[in-house]
Amino acid sequence: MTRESSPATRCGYVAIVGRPNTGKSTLLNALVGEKIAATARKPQTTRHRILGVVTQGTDQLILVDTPGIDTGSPKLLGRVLNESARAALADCDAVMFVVEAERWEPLDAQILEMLRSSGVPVVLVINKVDRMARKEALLPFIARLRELHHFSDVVPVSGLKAVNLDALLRVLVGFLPEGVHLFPEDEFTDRSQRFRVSEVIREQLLERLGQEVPYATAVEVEGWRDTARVTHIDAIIWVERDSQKAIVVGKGGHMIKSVGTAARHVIEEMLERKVMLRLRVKVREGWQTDVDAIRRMGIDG
Ligand SMILES: Nc1nc2c(ncn2[C@@H]2O[C@H](COP(=O)(O)OP(=O)(O)OP(=O)(O)O)[C@@H](O)[C@H]2O)c(=O)[nH]1
Ligand SMILES: [Mg+2]
Repeated sequence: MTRESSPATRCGYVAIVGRPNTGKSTLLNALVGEKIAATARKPQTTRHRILGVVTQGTDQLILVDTPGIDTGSPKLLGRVLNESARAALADCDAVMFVVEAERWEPLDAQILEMLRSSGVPVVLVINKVDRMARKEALLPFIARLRELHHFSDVVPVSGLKAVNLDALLRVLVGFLPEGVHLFPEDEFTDRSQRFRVSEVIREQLLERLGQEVPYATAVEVEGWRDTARVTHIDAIIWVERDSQKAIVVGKGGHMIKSVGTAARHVIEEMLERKVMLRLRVKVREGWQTDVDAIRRMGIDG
């Protein structure tokens, strides 16, 4: 005897956690299939808890990208970022613990301890398998890590080259509890277009600047005007010191022009329309140690 009923929907949260630079935001963007979060070669790129939504039929998976955890980070900004990552663990159904292929560092071990004590099921995601010189080293690496913890699953992937992401999605969907969808089917993030635009600009800055300046920058979109054919966007790049402003502007405005041109191309693709982007650089001393300033720039904490 069977009873006809509409299939139950499922919906849940999976946090993406790991040390800085392991490729968490790249994975978020790849799994969702849209550019949501900034990614860069430099650690501590992500400064916000960012949601990415994958809806497939009756299943809705809400991914929570978090700032890389670095327990040794002395500055207030670093501490706020760590807190933000911890908070994401509090109410998720599972966590993706992202590590790099063939690299296991003391910081990874510390994060694993934190995850263990949270009691949340942990899926170990071994990222960047594309850059392994010897693929046969993967199995021993997995075996070694499996001895450290009873992971719910272990999935090797490449976020950058989109390797094995379907398998990862299948594993993650298995953790979703029954429930109504929290996002409409066509929505893929909780973040505004303004936020995504500011992330694109920051990403271009991070790609071009040396070690010192990036941490001192924040981007704020202050103006947005849509006309029939063009979207006009005004953004401010905040730095901490005049000397940093000089670097961001560059000789003859060369640096800021190059950031602006590259960012505009990405934003035009994202918005699917023509964009006029105006960037200005302003100095705001000590914003990284100023709680109010950190909040105003939209950084969680
Ligand atoms: N070769 C390779 N590089 C990758 C892969 N995934 C990410 N990367 C690179 O690793 C760097 C860091 O990537 P992000 O996605 O910004 O890393 P993250 O973990 O979000 O970093 P934080 O936000 O600073 O914690 C970037 O240069 C990425 O292009 C991958 O699968 N393979
Ligand atoms: Mg990130």
